[in-house]
Amino acid sequence: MDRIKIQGMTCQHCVMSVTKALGSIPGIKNLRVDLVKGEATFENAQNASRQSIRKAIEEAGYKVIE
Ligand SMILES: [Cu+2]
Repeated sequence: MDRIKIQGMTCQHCVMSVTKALGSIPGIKNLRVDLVKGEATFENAQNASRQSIRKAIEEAGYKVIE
């Protein structure tokens, strides 16, 4: 499982936005976005680059901090 820390999520709508953004990346499976912890965990089955993951999050309006 990969784990990233995301800054800026404040409600379930944000969770949905991040879920959709990450879900659009090929190979991302078993995605779980946690509002309270401010993080997402997932399997990266096609080894999507950290850069593409970061870009998807930023385009959705949030920030990857770790
Ligand atoms: Cu929100």
